[in-house]
Amino acid sequence: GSFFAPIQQAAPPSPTKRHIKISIVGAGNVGMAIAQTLLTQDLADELALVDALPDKLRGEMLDLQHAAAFLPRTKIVASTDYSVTTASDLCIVTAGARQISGESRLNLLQRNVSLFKKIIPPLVQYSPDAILMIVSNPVDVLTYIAWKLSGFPSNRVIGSGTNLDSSRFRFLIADHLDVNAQDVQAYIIGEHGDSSVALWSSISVGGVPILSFLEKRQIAYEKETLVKIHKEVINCAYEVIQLKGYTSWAVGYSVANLAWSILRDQRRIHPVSVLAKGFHDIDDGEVFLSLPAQLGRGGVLGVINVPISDEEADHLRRSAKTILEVQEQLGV
Ligand code: 6V0
Repeated sequence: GSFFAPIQQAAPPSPTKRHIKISIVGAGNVGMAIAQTLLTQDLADELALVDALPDKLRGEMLDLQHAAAFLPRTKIVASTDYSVTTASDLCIVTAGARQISGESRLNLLQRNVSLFKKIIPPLVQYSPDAILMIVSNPVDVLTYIAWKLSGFPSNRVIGSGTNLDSSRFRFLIADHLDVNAQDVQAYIIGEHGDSSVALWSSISVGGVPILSFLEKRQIAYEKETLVKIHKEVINCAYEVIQLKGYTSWAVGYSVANLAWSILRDQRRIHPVSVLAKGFHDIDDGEVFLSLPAQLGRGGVLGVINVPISDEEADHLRRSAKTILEVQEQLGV
């Protein structure tokens, strides 16, 4: 017998209520930080975890399930078998090989490409209508690989890209000016990591464009401060890794925020890795780079053609060229 006595005229479940399912491949530091943030958001009805290590995976699943009394209801499932991801709306990939000491970046990348060949086809098979969100590094190249392996239209393959770099940038500017980071608008675009591009002219605080404001007051040194802040954005990932071994909380929040914009059709603008061909005269080949993109239920709804300086455009094209060379070396 069931615990509840049935109610005679219970209304059938509404056929319009959509069951939202998110899958995460890679139950490591980053995957689990994303999972835990997602659970606090009341976004998904079901969360599926996949990893290659069955014990670690089951341990993580149970640990999350034990928090059910404090969270909005989400069914949590986990398996090394991809059938657990069936009918996902969003598949987030954080699985990655760890760098072996002395290993070249290209070799590491090659190992990650082999990994993606095992991960992407089954995800696509079980969730042919899903949106793919790639987090594993180097994220721009791996987003391209995932796009190629999936056969999906490019609007359904997104790399988390410089979304995290931009939130670090906003935090540091906010800290410097002693304001709330949510009131700081600032974008870092291009390649995630060392060669990202800060869009200086887009920085505004409470609607005030900062650079022109400073120029009018002839506060020149502040531009240097901002340039220093951008350098700090690049270095702070290394600093966190050096101090605690990996980064997790900020990337967890940043990816959960992307998931929200997509699945709740928020149409918000996020700097994420998208097929950049055709933008800012990037036309040598197919390459994914972060640009301010509007995200919604269909994935990437559009890319904003932000006015950028010649110098910034040059920088973007150089990143595109480097990434294309890597893709050629990989032979994909
Ligand atoms: P981690 O803790 O080593 O987790 C990786 C997980 O992947 C492990 O649990 C592995 O068992 C699992 N895994 C390995 N092979 C497979 C496979 N074939 N199938 C399924 N699972 C597999 O690494 P961590 O979580 O710290 O980082 C994951 C990735 O995220 C790395 O590539 C990082 O560089 C990248 N990051 C990306 C960021 C971004 O902003 N895009 C930010 C931080 C980290």
